[in-house]
This record gives sequence, structure tokens and C-alpha cells, in this order.
Amino acid sequence: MRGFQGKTLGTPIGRYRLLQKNSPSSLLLDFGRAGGFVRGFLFNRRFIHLATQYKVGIVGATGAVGHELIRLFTDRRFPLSSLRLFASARSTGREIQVGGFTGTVEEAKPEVFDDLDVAVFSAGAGISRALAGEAVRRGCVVIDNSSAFRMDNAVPLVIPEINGEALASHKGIVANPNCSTAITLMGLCPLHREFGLRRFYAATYQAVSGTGAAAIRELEAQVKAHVEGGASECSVYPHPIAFNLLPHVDSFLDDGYTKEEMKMLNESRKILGLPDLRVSTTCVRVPVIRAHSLAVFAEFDRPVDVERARAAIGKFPGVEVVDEPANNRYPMPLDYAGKEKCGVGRIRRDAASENGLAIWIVGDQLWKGAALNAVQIAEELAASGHLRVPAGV
Ligand code: 2RA
Repeated sequence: MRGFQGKTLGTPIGRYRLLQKNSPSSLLLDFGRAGGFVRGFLFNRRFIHLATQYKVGIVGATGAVGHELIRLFTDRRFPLSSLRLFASARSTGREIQVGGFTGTVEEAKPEVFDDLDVAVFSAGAGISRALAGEAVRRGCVVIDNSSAFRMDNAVPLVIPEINGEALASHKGIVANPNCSTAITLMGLCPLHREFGLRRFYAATYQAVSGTGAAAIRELEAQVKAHVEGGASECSVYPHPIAFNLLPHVDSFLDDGYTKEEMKMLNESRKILGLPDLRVSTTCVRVPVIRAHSLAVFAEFDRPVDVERARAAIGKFPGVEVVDEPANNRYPMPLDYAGKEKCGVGRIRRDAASENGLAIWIVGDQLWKGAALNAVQIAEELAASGHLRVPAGV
């Protein structure tokens, strides 16, 4: 597909110029007609003329995910008639520049949604709970990156490559999964379709940018202090993160798991449509700037085969296999920062279970684990004609 990008191709029904592969079922392209090209989506093999351009808002535009949302909405040529940036009152008036885009931050308050078609929220569950309902009542579709609505039965929780069909039933809000879940399922879903997933165990290796910009600064300051022989100061994390590992992501629950670990269980069940799936995870924060990694041990209903596993992952959209142990080739976070695809390697039989596979998955948690997945949802909603609040909501 990449080879076609930007090229004009003649077909029996006309000429087209491919601009962007948005998701497995949707391409953004210009279709040649007498007198020029018209822009649209090719969605499930139907051409949808993009007469519409969308007024888009980003709530939480000052954060790390907010910046990536700006970059992706503009770079992926989403049909924008405007892109407005929102945050709390204390950031009002701040100028944000990302790539070739410059915008001024406005205060996120209910009235702003009157004039938006879609808003991506990435400002925490509290803001989402306070403003998402207001936005929908005012006719604005919400794609929510927080945990506020993920487990709400009325809200689809979507990874377009896996359960994009769930978007058709949205009632104004679509939830974006937690980063660790999204990256895990990009590697596990193809194996589930091949062998039938029964349970999985995982250990995560989560980059500090998953906590936010202050955590990146803390890691860098601690590394510098170590090199210069000074003392490490901790404010974001309870312990030093430089040269250390913290088996602690999000807060602890009464049963000893953390909230992050329970998200892996609950969100995986919902996205894969497997209510009885068994999941046990230990989530670990590591001194890596960007891209999460996971060691996953999965058990299946049917007998597994490593070559079939490799082939299934290799043809799944949004994932690539990097698995050449003899050449020291496997996915690593430094290679996946700012990359759309997730990488899977170290694919082998799990020596401790009957129908088990052990795999290693890496993905950019700011992209596939957050901003990219949200923009893909917006693209899929636009391409399928669902980027509007349904009547009667
Ligand atoms: C993290 N769960 O701590 C967050 C990002 N969504 O990495």
C-alpha cells in the first residue's frame, strides 16, 4: 500500500490518488472525476465523498498526548475545517506550536462544544466526567482517552483494527483504551483469531511519558544528578526511576493489583468480546522515555504453532513481526517511539503451558496507546458516516 501513496492510478472506474491508509477498512484518497479530483474515504470498498469538513477540538491540548493529537490530526490530513485547543483556565492564551500548526489554548467549558463536531478528551477522568455529557448534549461527538467511560456498557471501547464495527452503535461517546491494553491486544488479537485466547499473563515495561511530561523531566534530572554525583529528587514517583524499576503503575487496590493491572483485564475482555478471559498482569514503570513493552504468556483453546502465529501477526494491520534472534533483532522501545505500528518478537512456545505462546510486544503508548488510536477512531467515524451524535440521544 505504501508504494501507492501519492501516486495517481487509473482504474476501470476512474483515477485515484492515495493519500493515507487510515485503518484496515478505510483509505483517504482523491478520486478523479471530469474536471479534477474530489477527496473522500474509500470505506469498505465504497467511496464516500468528503463534502464535509469537521470542526475538531482537543481537550487537554497542553499535555503530551494533546501534542501528539495535534500532530496526527494535521499530518494524517483529517478533513479539518478547524482545530481548536482546550485546557484549564490557567493555560488560556498559551500558544502551542506542533509541526506547521500553531493554535491558542482556550478554556474548556460547556459552551465551546456548541461549535464543534468532535472533541478528543485527554485531560483525565474528572474533566471527562464533567464535560463529555455536556459536549454530547450540544451535538459534539466525544472520543475519550480517559478511564471515565471505558467500562460503561453504553459506550464502545474501540481499537479500529480489532473491533471497529462497535463504532456504529455509539451514542455520542467512544472510549479509547488504556495504553498497555491497546498495545497488548495489537499483538494478541491475531493470535486469538488463529487459536482462541483463553488466558494470558503479562509483565509490562512502561515508559515514563505514560505518566506525563513531568515524569520525563524527573527521569532526566535523576540521570544527570547520578552522573554528576548529586542527590536524586523524587516528586512524580515515590522512588527514583533512573537506574531503577517500579512495580507500581497507578494506585493499589485492596486485592494487591493496581488499577492499571485491572484495566488490562477488564478492557481486554470488553474489546475482544471475551467476558470469561483470565488475565493476570504486573505493571512496571521503567526508565525509558517513550514506548511501552510487554512480555506476554498466552494460553489458547486450540493447539498452537509458531509459524502460524508469526504469519497471523504478520498479516494483521497495525503490527509487524521483528523476530530474528540469530541477528539480535527484536522490537525495542527506541525503535518504536513515533511509529504507527506495534512490533512483536520473541515468538515461541510457552514451555510452561500446553497450548501456550510467549511473545514480546512494543508500541508507542502516546500513539497507538492514545493519540493515534483516537485519530483512527475519528477517521473511521467520518468514513462510515457516524461522526455525529445520533438523533434521540
Ligand atoms: C501509563 N496508563 O501510566 C498510563 C498511560 N495511559 O503509562
